[in-house]
Amino acid sequence: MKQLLLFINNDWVDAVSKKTFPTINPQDESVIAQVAEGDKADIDLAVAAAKKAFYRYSSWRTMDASQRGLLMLKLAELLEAQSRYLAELETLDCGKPVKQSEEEVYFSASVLRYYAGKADKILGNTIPADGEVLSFTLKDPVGVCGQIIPWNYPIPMMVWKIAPALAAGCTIVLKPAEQTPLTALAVAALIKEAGFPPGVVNVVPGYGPTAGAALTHHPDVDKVAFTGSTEVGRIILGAASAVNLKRVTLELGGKSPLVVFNDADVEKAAQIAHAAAFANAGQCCCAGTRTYVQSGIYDQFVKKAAEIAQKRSVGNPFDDVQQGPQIDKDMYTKVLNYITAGKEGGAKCIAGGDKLGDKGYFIKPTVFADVQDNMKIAREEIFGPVQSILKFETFDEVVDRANDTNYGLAAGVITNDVVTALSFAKQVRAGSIWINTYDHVTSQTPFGGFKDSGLGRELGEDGINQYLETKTVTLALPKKPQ
Ligand code: TXE
Repeated sequence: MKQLLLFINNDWVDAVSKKTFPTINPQDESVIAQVAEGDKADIDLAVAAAKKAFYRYSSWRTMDASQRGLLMLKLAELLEAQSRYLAELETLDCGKPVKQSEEEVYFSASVLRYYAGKADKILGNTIPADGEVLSFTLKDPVGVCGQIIPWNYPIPMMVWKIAPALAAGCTIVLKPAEQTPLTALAVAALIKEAGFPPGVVNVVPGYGPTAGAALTHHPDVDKVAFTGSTEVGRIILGAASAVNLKRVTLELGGKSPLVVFNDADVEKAAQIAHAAAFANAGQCCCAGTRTYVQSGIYDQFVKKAAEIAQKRSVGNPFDDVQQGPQIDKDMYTKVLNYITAGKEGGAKCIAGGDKLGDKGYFIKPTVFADVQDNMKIAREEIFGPVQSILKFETFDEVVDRANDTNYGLAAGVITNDVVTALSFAKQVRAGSIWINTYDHVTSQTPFGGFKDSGLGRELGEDGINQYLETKTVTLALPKKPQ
Protein backbone atom coordinates (compact mmCIF):
# COMPACT_ATOMS: atom_id res chain seq x y z
CA MET A 1 0.00 0.00 0.00
CA LYS A 2 1.56 3.24 -1.12
CA GLN A 3 -1.04 5.84 -0.22
CA LEU A 4 -3.13 6.26 2.91
CA LEU A 5 -4.08 9.85 2.18
CA LEU A 6 -7.11 11.44 0.58
CA PHE A 7 -7.23 11.41 -3.22
CA ILE A 8 -8.36 14.85 -4.37
CA ASN A 9 -7.75 16.37 -7.81
CA ASN A 10 -5.31 13.54 -8.64
CA ASP A 11 -3.17 14.50 -5.64
CA TRP A 12 -2.58 12.65 -2.39
CA VAL A 13 -3.31 14.96 0.51
CA ASP A 14 -3.63 14.88 4.29
CA ALA A 15 -6.99 15.63 5.85
CA VAL A 16 -7.40 19.35 6.57
CA SER A 17 -7.82 18.43 10.26
CA LYS A 18 -4.73 16.14 10.03
CA LYS A 19 -6.85 13.49 11.75
CA THR A 20 -6.51 9.80 10.93
CA PHE A 21 -8.55 6.70 11.74
CA PRO A 22 -7.50 3.08 12.09
CA THR A 23 -8.59 0.33 9.75
CA ILE A 24 -8.77 -3.07 11.41
CA ASN A 25 -7.98 -6.58 10.21
CA PRO A 26 -11.12 -8.59 11.11
CA GLN A 27 -9.16 -11.81 11.20
CA ASP A 28 -7.04 -10.87 14.23
CA GLU A 29 -8.40 -7.44 15.30
CA SER A 30 -5.03 -5.77 14.67
CA VAL A 31 -4.68 -2.26 13.25
CA ILE A 32 -3.56 -2.52 9.62
CA ALA A 33 -2.96 1.18 9.05
CA GLN A 34 -3.97 4.71 9.96
CA VAL A 35 -5.83 6.43 7.14
CA ALA A 36 -6.40 10.16 6.65
CA GLU A 37 -9.87 10.97 7.97
CA GLY A 38 -11.88 13.14 5.61
CA ASP A 39 -14.48 15.50 6.99
CA LYS A 40 -16.58 18.40 5.73
CA ALA A 41 -13.56 20.58 4.85
CA ASP A 42 -12.08 17.78 2.73
CA ILE A 43 -15.41 17.02 1.08
CA ASP A 44 -15.63 20.72 0.19
CA LEU A 45 -12.22 20.52 -1.51
CA ALA A 46 -13.09 17.31 -3.32
CA VAL A 47 -16.46 18.64 -4.53
CA ALA A 48 -14.74 21.83 -5.74
CA ALA A 49 -12.28 19.70 -7.73
CA ALA A 50 -15.12 17.60 -9.17
CA LYS A 51 -17.06 20.74 -10.04
CA LYS A 52 -14.05 22.23 -11.83
CA ALA A 53 -13.54 18.98 -13.74
CA PHE A 54 -17.19 19.20 -14.80
CA TYR A 55 -16.84 22.76 -16.15
CA ARG A 56 -18.03 22.88 -19.75
CA TYR A 57 -14.58 23.54 -21.26
CA SER A 58 -12.65 21.15 -19.00
CA SER A 59 -10.56 18.42 -20.58
CA TRP A 60 -13.08 15.85 -19.32
CA ARG A 61 -16.13 17.62 -20.75
CA THR A 62 -14.50 18.28 -24.10
CA MET A 63 -13.05 14.79 -24.41
CA ASP A 64 -14.55 12.55 -27.11
CA ALA A 65 -16.95 10.04 -25.59
CA SER A 66 -14.96 7.22 -27.22
CA GLN A 67 -11.85 8.48 -25.41
CA ARG A 68 -13.69 8.27 -22.07
CA GLY A 69 -14.37 4.66 -22.97
CA LEU A 70 -10.70 4.06 -23.74
CA LEU A 71 -9.65 5.44 -20.35
CA MET A 72 -12.11 3.07 -18.71
CA LEU A 73 -10.73 0.13 -20.69
CA LYS A 74 -7.26 1.10 -19.53
CA LEU A 75 -8.49 1.12 -15.93
CA ALA A 76 -9.99 -2.36 -16.40
CA GLU A 77 -6.63 -3.57 -17.71
CA LEU A 78 -4.81 -2.07 -14.72
CA LEU A 79 -7.23 -3.70 -12.28
CA GLU A 80 -6.55 -7.09 -13.83
CA ALA A 81 -2.81 -6.51 -13.89
CA GLN A 82 -2.94 -5.75 -10.15
CA SER A 83 -5.55 -8.40 -9.33
CA ARG A 84 -3.44 -10.32 -6.82
CA TYR A 85 -2.31 -7.21 -4.97
CA LEU A 86 -5.82 -5.77 -4.86
CA ALA A 87 -7.26 -9.11 -3.74
CA GLU A 88 -4.78 -9.46 -0.89
CA LEU A 89 -5.43 -5.91 0.25
CA GLU A 90 -9.18 -6.51 0.11
CA THR A 91 -8.87 -9.70 2.13
CA LEU A 92 -6.67 -8.01 4.71
CA ASP A 93 -9.17 -5.21 5.19
CA CYS A 94 -12.48 -7.07 5.02
CA GLY A 95 -11.67 -10.73 5.67
CA LYS A 96 -13.22 -12.39 2.64
CA PRO A 97 -11.41 -15.43 1.18
CA VAL A 98 -8.63 -14.21 -1.10
CA LYS A 99 -9.78 -16.33 -4.04
CA GLN A 100 -13.17 -14.63 -3.85
CA SER A 101 -11.50 -11.21 -3.62
CA GLU A 102 -9.60 -11.95 -6.81
CA GLU A 103 -12.76 -13.06 -8.63
CA GLU A 104 -14.36 -9.79 -7.56
CA VAL A 105 -11.50 -7.81 -9.13
CA TYR A 106 -12.11 -9.60 -12.45
CA PHE A 107 -15.86 -9.05 -12.16
CA SER A 108 -15.21 -5.35 -11.52
CA ALA A 109 -13.02 -5.16 -14.61
CA SER A 110 -15.89 -6.67 -16.62
CA VAL A 111 -18.25 -3.98 -15.32
CA LEU A 112 -15.78 -1.28 -16.38
CA ARG A 113 -15.54 -2.83 -19.85
CA TYR A 114 -19.32 -3.04 -20.20
CA TYR A 115 -19.75 0.65 -19.43
CA ALA A 116 -16.63 1.63 -21.40
CA GLY A 117 -18.43 0.30 -24.46
CA LYS A 118 -21.48 2.40 -23.67
CA ALA A 119 -19.63 5.73 -23.40
CA ASP A 120 -20.03 6.57 -27.10
CA LYS A 121 -23.43 4.90 -27.52
CA ILE A 122 -25.52 7.20 -25.35
CA LEU A 123 -28.29 8.18 -27.71
CA GLY A 124 -31.17 10.63 -27.63
CA ASN A 125 -34.29 10.55 -29.80
CA THR A 126 -35.69 12.63 -32.63
CA ILE A 127 -39.33 13.29 -31.86
CA PRO A 128 -42.25 14.01 -34.20
CA ALA A 129 -43.49 16.84 -31.97
CA ASP A 130 -46.68 18.78 -32.76
CA GLY A 131 -46.22 22.18 -34.40
CA GLU A 132 -43.73 23.71 -36.81
CA VAL A 133 -40.71 22.39 -34.98
CA LEU A 134 -37.95 19.85 -35.00
CA SER A 135 -37.45 18.27 -31.56
CA PHE A 136 -34.76 15.97 -30.32
CA THR A 137 -33.30 14.93 -26.99
CA LEU A 138 -29.74 15.14 -25.73
CA LYS A 139 -28.54 12.96 -22.88
CA ASP A 140 -26.48 15.11 -20.51
CA PRO A 141 -24.34 13.80 -17.66
CA VAL A 142 -26.10 14.53 -14.39
CA GLY A 143 -23.07 16.39 -12.99
CA VAL A 144 -21.06 16.04 -9.78
CA CYS A 145 -21.91 12.72 -8.11
CA GLY A 146 -21.44 11.82 -4.46
CA GLN A 147 -21.06 8.08 -4.10
CA ILE A 148 -21.15 6.38 -0.71
CA ILE A 149 -20.35 2.70 -0.53
CA PRO A 150 -20.35 -0.12 2.03
CA TRP A 151 -17.73 -2.59 3.17
CA ASN A 152 -19.13 -5.93 2.00
CA TYR A 153 -17.85 -5.77 -1.61
CA PRO A 154 -15.50 -2.77 -1.55
CA ILE A 155 -14.02 -2.99 -5.06
CA PRO A 156 -17.19 -4.10 -6.90
CA MET A 157 -19.27 -1.46 -5.09
CA MET A 158 -16.80 1.23 -6.09
CA VAL A 159 -16.78 0.08 -9.71
CA TRP A 160 -20.58 -0.36 -9.94
CA LYS A 161 -20.79 3.29 -8.98
CA ILE A 162 -17.92 4.92 -10.86
CA ALA A 163 -18.24 2.98 -14.15
CA PRO A 164 -21.69 4.19 -15.28
CA ALA A 165 -20.95 7.69 -13.95
CA LEU A 166 -17.71 7.91 -15.94
CA ALA A 167 -19.30 6.52 -19.09
CA ALA A 168 -22.02 9.17 -18.77
CA GLY A 169 -19.38 11.91 -18.37
CA CYS A 170 -20.02 12.76 -14.72
CA THR A 171 -17.41 13.61 -12.08
CA ILE A 172 -17.24 11.89 -8.74
CA VAL A 173 -16.50 12.22 -5.05
CA LEU A 174 -16.53 8.75 -3.54
CA LYS A 175 -16.56 7.93 0.15
CA PRO A 176 -15.61 4.34 0.93
CA ALA A 177 -16.85 2.64 4.09
CA GLU A 178 -14.77 3.42 7.16
CA GLN A 179 -14.16 -0.32 7.65
CA THR A 180 -12.57 -0.76 4.21
CA PRO A 181 -10.80 2.31 2.85
CA LEU A 182 -7.70 0.55 1.52
CA THR A 183 -8.73 -0.83 -1.86
CA ALA A 184 -10.63 2.34 -2.75
CA LEU A 185 -7.34 4.23 -2.40
CA ALA A 186 -5.48 1.56 -4.37
CA VAL A 187 -8.03 1.83 -7.19
CA ALA A 188 -7.73 5.64 -7.01
CA ALA A 189 -4.00 5.26 -7.73
CA LEU A 190 -4.88 3.20 -10.81
CA ILE A 191 -7.41 5.84 -11.93
CA LYS A 192 -4.59 8.36 -11.94
CA GLU A 193 -2.28 5.94 -13.73
CA ALA A 194 -4.93 5.26 -16.38
CA GLY A 195 -4.86 8.97 -17.25
CA PHE A 196 -8.18 10.36 -16.02
CA PRO A 197 -7.91 14.15 -15.71
CA PRO A 198 -7.63 15.71 -12.22
CA GLY A 199 -10.88 16.03 -10.30
CA VAL A 200 -12.83 13.46 -12.33
CA VAL A 201 -12.65 10.92 -9.50
CA ASN A 202 -11.89 11.93 -5.92
CA VAL A 203 -11.79 9.47 -3.03
CA VAL A 204 -12.31 10.71 0.52
CA PRO A 205 -12.27 8.07 3.27
CA GLY A 206 -14.03 9.01 6.49
CA TYR A 207 -17.08 8.32 8.62
CA GLY A 208 -20.73 8.43 7.59
CA PRO A 209 -22.15 11.12 9.88
CA THR A 210 -19.23 13.47 9.05
CA ALA A 211 -17.76 12.98 5.56
CA GLY A 212 -20.82 11.09 4.25
CA ALA A 213 -23.28 13.66 5.57
CA ALA A 214 -21.19 16.55 4.17
CA LEU A 215 -21.39 14.96 0.74
CA THR A 216 -25.15 14.39 0.85
CA HIS A 217 -25.78 17.96 2.04
CA HIS A 218 -23.41 19.67 -0.38
CA PRO A 219 -25.17 22.19 -2.67
CA ASP A 220 -22.76 21.51 -5.56
CA VAL A 221 -23.45 17.78 -5.62
CA ASP A 222 -26.07 16.92 -8.24
CA LYS A 223 -26.61 13.27 -7.43
CA VAL A 224 -26.02 10.85 -4.58
CA ALA A 225 -25.64 7.13 -5.10
CA PHE A 226 -25.61 5.04 -1.96
CA THR A 227 -25.36 1.39 -1.00
CA GLY A 228 -25.85 0.49 2.64
CA SER A 229 -28.50 0.12 5.31
CA THR A 230 -32.13 1.11 4.81
CA GLU A 231 -31.82 3.24 7.95
CA VAL A 232 -29.03 5.37 6.46
CA GLY A 233 -30.77 5.30 3.06
CA ARG A 234 -33.70 7.19 4.65
CA ILE A 235 -31.30 9.76 6.15
CA ILE A 236 -29.64 10.22 2.77
CA LEU A 237 -32.94 10.70 0.97
CA GLY A 238 -33.80 13.48 3.44
CA ALA A 239 -30.36 15.10 3.23
CA ALA A 240 -30.44 14.99 -0.56
CA SER A 241 -33.49 17.24 -0.64
CA ALA A 242 -32.39 19.63 2.12
CA VAL A 243 -30.33 22.19 0.16
CA ASN A 244 -30.93 21.22 -3.46
CA LEU A 245 -32.80 18.41 -5.13
CA LYS A 246 -30.17 15.80 -5.73
CA ARG A 247 -30.97 12.80 -7.84
CA VAL A 248 -30.78 9.77 -5.58
CA THR A 249 -30.18 6.09 -6.15
CA LEU A 250 -30.25 3.76 -3.17
CA GLU A 251 -29.33 0.10 -2.95
CA LEU A 252 -30.35 -1.00 0.52
CA GLY A 253 -30.99 -4.08 2.59
CA GLY A 254 -33.05 -7.18 1.98
CA LYS A 255 -34.61 -10.26 3.50
CA SER A 256 -34.83 -12.30 0.36
CA PRO A 257 -36.89 -15.49 0.10
CA LEU A 258 -35.69 -18.59 -1.71
CA VAL A 259 -38.52 -21.04 -2.31
CA VAL A 260 -37.96 -24.76 -2.93
CA PHE A 261 -40.86 -26.78 -4.36
CA ASN A 262 -41.46 -30.52 -3.87
CA ASP A 263 -40.28 -31.41 -7.39
CA ALA A 264 -36.76 -30.06 -6.81
CA ASP A 265 -33.68 -32.25 -6.55
CA VAL A 266 -33.08 -31.95 -2.80
CA GLU A 267 -29.28 -32.17 -2.93
CA LYS A 268 -28.97 -29.50 -5.64
CA ALA A 269 -31.58 -27.26 -4.04
CA ALA A 270 -29.86 -27.45 -0.66
CA GLN A 271 -26.55 -26.48 -2.29
CA ILE A 272 -28.10 -23.48 -4.05
CA ALA A 273 -29.87 -22.40 -0.87
CA HIS A 274 -26.67 -22.78 1.13
CA ALA A 275 -24.70 -20.58 -1.26
CA ALA A 276 -27.57 -18.07 -1.31
CA ALA A 277 -27.52 -17.71 2.47
CA PHE A 278 -23.81 -17.98 3.21
CA ALA A 279 -22.08 -16.21 0.29
CA ASN A 280 -19.67 -13.58 1.62
CA ALA A 281 -20.29 -14.83 5.20
CA GLY A 282 -23.91 -13.79 4.78
CA GLN A 283 -22.86 -10.16 4.31
CA CYS A 284 -24.70 -9.78 1.07
CA CYS A 285 -27.66 -7.48 0.48
CA CYS A 286 -29.46 -10.04 -1.69
CA ALA A 287 -28.65 -13.04 0.54
CA GLY A 288 -31.39 -15.67 0.39
CA THR A 289 -31.94 -15.77 4.12
CA ARG A 290 -35.52 -17.07 4.21
CA THR A 291 -35.45 -20.58 2.78
CA TYR A 292 -39.04 -21.76 2.25
CA VAL A 293 -39.28 -25.52 1.63
CA GLN A 294 -42.46 -27.36 0.58
CA SER A 295 -43.66 -29.94 3.09
CA GLY A 296 -43.07 -33.03 0.91
CA ILE A 297 -39.29 -32.61 0.98
CA TYR A 298 -38.95 -30.50 4.12
CA ASP A 299 -37.37 -33.10 6.45
CA GLN A 300 -34.91 -34.34 3.82
CA PHE A 301 -33.95 -30.76 2.93
CA VAL A 302 -33.40 -29.71 6.54
CA LYS A 303 -31.05 -32.67 7.10
CA LYS A 304 -29.08 -31.84 3.97
CA ALA A 305 -28.87 -28.10 4.77
CA ALA A 306 -27.42 -28.89 8.20
CA GLU A 307 -24.85 -31.30 6.73
CA ILE A 308 -23.65 -28.77 4.15
CA ALA A 309 -23.38 -25.98 6.72
CA GLN A 310 -21.43 -28.18 9.11
CA LYS A 311 -18.91 -28.92 6.36
CA ARG A 312 -18.42 -25.26 5.39
CA SER A 313 -14.79 -24.33 5.98
CA VAL A 314 -14.28 -21.21 8.06
CA GLY A 315 -10.91 -19.71 8.96
CA ASN A 316 -7.94 -17.65 7.79
CA PRO A 317 -9.15 -15.99 4.59
CA PHE A 318 -5.68 -16.24 3.09
CA ASP A 319 -6.08 -20.05 3.20
CA ASP A 320 -8.35 -22.05 0.92
CA VAL A 321 -11.55 -21.56 2.96
CA GLN A 322 -15.17 -20.79 2.09
CA GLN A 323 -15.70 -18.22 4.83
CA GLY A 324 -13.58 -15.71 6.72
CA PRO A 325 -14.51 -13.45 9.64
CA GLN A 326 -17.38 -10.97 9.83
CA ILE A 327 -16.38 -7.41 9.04
CA ASP A 328 -16.08 -5.88 12.51
CA LYS A 329 -16.91 -6.20 16.17
CA ASP A 330 -20.28 -4.42 15.80
CA MET A 331 -21.51 -6.72 13.08
CA TYR A 332 -20.09 -9.78 14.90
CA THR A 333 -21.99 -8.86 18.06
CA LYS A 334 -25.13 -8.02 16.10
CA VAL A 335 -25.13 -11.39 14.31
CA LEU A 336 -24.48 -13.33 17.55
CA ASN A 337 -27.41 -11.47 19.14
CA TYR A 338 -29.66 -12.58 16.27
CA ILE A 339 -28.52 -16.17 16.80
CA THR A 340 -29.48 -15.89 20.48
CA ALA A 341 -32.83 -14.37 19.44
CA GLY A 342 -33.40 -17.33 17.10
CA LYS A 343 -32.79 -19.84 19.88
CA GLU A 344 -34.87 -17.93 22.41
CA GLY A 345 -37.65 -17.39 19.90
CA GLY A 346 -38.17 -21.14 19.53
CA ALA A 347 -36.44 -21.92 16.21
CA LYS A 348 -34.49 -25.16 16.09
CA CYS A 349 -30.74 -24.58 15.71
CA ILE A 350 -29.46 -27.50 13.61
CA ALA A 351 -25.97 -26.26 12.73
CA GLY A 352 -23.50 -23.78 14.21
CA GLY A 353 -25.13 -21.35 16.56
CA ASP A 354 -22.01 -19.84 18.08
CA LYS A 355 -18.83 -17.88 17.53
CA LEU A 356 -15.73 -19.69 16.33
CA GLY A 357 -12.47 -19.24 18.24
CA ASP A 358 -11.50 -16.34 20.46
CA LYS A 359 -9.60 -14.09 18.09
CA GLY A 360 -11.13 -12.36 15.10
CA TYR A 361 -14.78 -12.09 14.22
CA PHE A 362 -15.52 -15.66 13.16
CA ILE A 363 -19.01 -17.16 13.42
CA LYS A 364 -20.01 -20.77 12.71
CA PRO A 365 -22.35 -21.24 9.73
CA THR A 366 -25.72 -21.41 11.49
CA VAL A 367 -28.94 -23.04 10.32
CA PHE A 368 -32.32 -22.70 11.99
CA ALA A 369 -35.19 -25.01 11.08
CA ASP A 370 -38.90 -24.70 11.96
CA VAL A 371 -38.65 -20.93 11.72
CA GLN A 372 -41.97 -19.03 11.83
CA ASP A 373 -42.66 -15.88 9.81
CA ASN A 374 -43.12 -13.69 12.86
CA MET A 375 -39.75 -14.53 14.45
CA LYS A 376 -37.12 -11.79 14.56
CA ILE A 377 -34.69 -13.93 12.53
CA ALA A 378 -37.30 -14.27 9.76
CA ARG A 379 -38.14 -10.58 9.62
CA GLU A 380 -34.91 -8.59 10.09
CA GLU A 381 -31.76 -8.44 7.99
CA ILE A 382 -29.10 -10.33 9.96
CA PHE A 383 -26.18 -9.79 7.57
CA GLY A 384 -24.31 -12.82 8.83
CA PRO A 385 -23.93 -16.58 8.20
CA VAL A 386 -27.43 -17.56 9.32
CA GLN A 387 -30.00 -19.50 7.28
CA SER A 388 -33.63 -19.73 8.37
CA ILE A 389 -35.71 -22.62 7.01
CA LEU A 390 -39.50 -22.35 6.94
CA LYS A 391 -42.10 -24.91 5.83
CA PHE A 392 -44.92 -24.21 3.35
CA GLU A 393 -47.75 -26.12 1.66
CA THR A 394 -49.08 -24.24 -1.40
CA PHE A 395 -47.95 -21.84 -4.13
CA ASP A 396 -50.31 -19.02 -3.14
CA GLU A 397 -49.43 -19.34 0.51
CA VAL A 398 -45.69 -19.10 -0.14
CA VAL A 399 -45.99 -16.16 -2.54
CA ASP A 400 -47.97 -14.23 0.10
CA ARG A 401 -45.39 -15.09 2.72
CA ALA A 402 -42.46 -14.24 0.42
CA ASN A 403 -44.02 -10.83 -0.23
CA ASP A 404 -44.80 -10.19 3.43
CA THR A 405 -41.75 -7.99 4.06
CA ASN A 406 -40.84 -4.34 3.66
CA TYR A 407 -37.90 -5.40 1.53
CA GLY A 408 -37.88 -6.38 -2.14
CA LEU A 409 -34.34 -6.81 -3.37
CA ALA A 410 -34.26 -10.39 -4.63
CA ALA A 411 -36.00 -13.75 -4.54
CA GLY A 412 -35.30 -17.26 -5.79
CA VAL A 413 -37.36 -20.27 -6.77
CA ILE A 414 -36.28 -23.86 -7.33
CA THR A 415 -38.63 -26.05 -9.35
CA ASN A 416 -38.74 -27.94 -12.64
CA ASP A 417 -42.21 -26.64 -13.46
CA VAL A 418 -41.90 -23.69 -15.80
CA VAL A 419 -45.38 -22.38 -15.02
CA THR A 420 -44.68 -22.39 -11.29
CA ALA A 421 -41.31 -20.69 -11.85
CA LEU A 422 -42.62 -17.94 -14.11
CA SER A 423 -45.77 -17.36 -12.04
CA PHE A 424 -43.50 -16.92 -9.04
CA ALA A 425 -41.31 -14.49 -11.01
CA LYS A 426 -44.38 -12.46 -11.97
CA GLN A 427 -45.98 -12.39 -8.54
CA VAL A 428 -43.07 -11.81 -6.19
CA ARG A 429 -42.24 -8.14 -5.68
CA ALA A 430 -38.46 -7.97 -5.90
CA GLY A 431 -35.85 -6.48 -8.20
CA SER A 432 -34.10 -9.74 -9.12
CA ILE A 433 -35.72 -13.16 -9.40
CA TRP A 434 -33.49 -16.17 -9.84
CA ILE A 435 -34.90 -19.47 -11.07
CA ASN A 436 -32.90 -22.64 -10.29
CA THR A 437 -29.89 -20.47 -9.50
CA TYR A 438 -29.12 -17.60 -7.15
CA ASP A 439 -26.87 -14.53 -6.97
CA HIS A 440 -26.33 -14.55 -10.72
CA VAL A 441 -25.39 -10.88 -11.07
CA THR A 442 -23.72 -9.64 -14.27
CA SER A 443 -22.65 -6.30 -15.78
CA GLN A 444 -25.50 -6.55 -18.29
CA THR A 445 -28.40 -7.17 -15.89
CA PRO A 446 -30.02 -4.42 -13.80
CA PHE A 447 -29.86 -4.83 -10.03
CA GLY A 448 -31.80 -3.01 -7.33
CA GLY A 449 -34.83 -3.16 -5.11
CA PHE A 450 -38.55 -2.75 -4.78
CA LYS A 451 -40.00 -1.21 -1.60
CA ASP A 452 -37.52 -0.43 1.24
CA SER A 453 -34.69 -2.13 -0.65
CA GLY A 454 -33.98 0.98 -2.64
CA LEU A 455 -34.51 3.38 -5.49
CA GLY A 456 -33.24 3.00 -9.04
CA ARG A 457 -31.08 0.29 -10.53
CA GLU A 458 -27.38 -0.34 -10.99
CA LEU A 459 -25.70 -2.27 -13.81
CA GLY A 460 -27.05 -2.84 -17.31
CA GLU A 461 -28.75 -0.19 -19.43
CA ASP A 462 -30.76 1.02 -16.41
CA GLY A 463 -27.53 1.68 -14.51
CA ILE A 464 -26.24 4.36 -16.89
CA ASN A 465 -29.64 6.04 -17.19
CA GLN A 466 -29.36 6.99 -13.52
CA TYR A 467 -26.39 9.20 -14.43
CA LEU A 468 -28.07 10.99 -17.34
CA GLU A 469 -30.49 13.90 -17.63
CA THR A 470 -32.75 14.17 -20.65
CA LYS A 471 -32.65 17.55 -22.38
CA THR A 472 -35.29 18.31 -25.02
CA VAL A 473 -34.17 20.65 -27.79
CA THR A 474 -36.89 22.21 -29.94
CA LEU A 475 -36.10 24.27 -32.98
CA ALA A 476 -38.63 26.31 -34.93
CA LEU A 477 -38.82 24.79 -38.40
CA PRO A 478 -41.56 25.79 -40.80
CA LYS A 479 -43.25 22.83 -42.46
CA LYS A 480 -42.75 24.61 -45.78
CA PRO A 481 -39.64 26.82 -46.04
CA GLN A 482 -40.44 30.29 -47.51
O1 TXE B 1 -24.20 0.36 7.16
P1 TXE B 1 -24.29 1.91 6.90
P2 TXE B 1 -23.38 -0.41 8.29
C1 TXE B 1 -26.95 -3.29 6.14
C2 TXE B 1 -26.78 -4.55 6.96
C3 TXE B 1 -25.92 -4.11 8.09
C4 TXE B 1 -26.42 -2.71 8.31
C5 TXE B 1 -25.46 -1.79 9.01
O2 TXE B 1 -28.02 -4.96 7.47
O3 TXE B 1 -26.13 -4.88 9.23
O4 TXE B 1 -26.68 -2.23 7.02
O5 TXE B 1 -24.19 -1.76 8.34
C6 TXE B 1 -22.07 5.57 5.27
N1 TXE B 1 -24.66 9.99 5.84
N2 TXE B 1 -26.01 -3.19 5.02
O6 TXE B 1 -23.50 0.27 9.60
O7 TXE B 1 -24.17 2.64 8.20
C7 TXE B 1 -21.02 4.73 5.94
O8 TXE B 1 -19.90 5.51 6.31
C8 TXE B 1 -23.97 9.53 4.79
C9 TXE B 1 -26.55 -3.52 3.74
O9 TXE B 1 -22.03 -0.66 7.82
O10 TXE B 1 -25.50 2.12 6.08
C10 TXE B 1 -20.73 3.71 4.84
O11 TXE B 1 -19.87 4.28 3.88
N3 TXE B 1 -23.34 8.34 4.78
C11 TXE B 1 -25.64 -3.21 2.66
C12 TXE B 1 -22.11 3.48 4.22
O12 TXE B 1 -22.87 4.62 4.60
C13 TXE B 1 -23.42 7.58 5.88
C14 TXE B 1 -24.20 -3.11 2.86
C15 TXE B 1 -22.84 2.21 4.70
O13 TXE B 1 -22.95 2.24 6.08
C16 TXE B 1 -24.15 8.00 7.02
C17 TXE B 1 -23.82 -2.74 4.20
C18 TXE B 1 -24.78 9.27 6.96
N4 TXE B 1 -25.49 9.76 7.99
C19 TXE B 1 -24.72 -2.83 5.23
N5 TXE B 1 -24.06 7.02 7.95
C20 TXE B 1 -26.03 -3.52 1.27
N6 TXE B 1 -27.12 -2.95 0.79
O14 TXE B 1 -25.32 -4.23 0.59
C21 TXE B 1 -23.32 6.03 7.43
N7 TXE B 1 -22.91 6.35 6.17
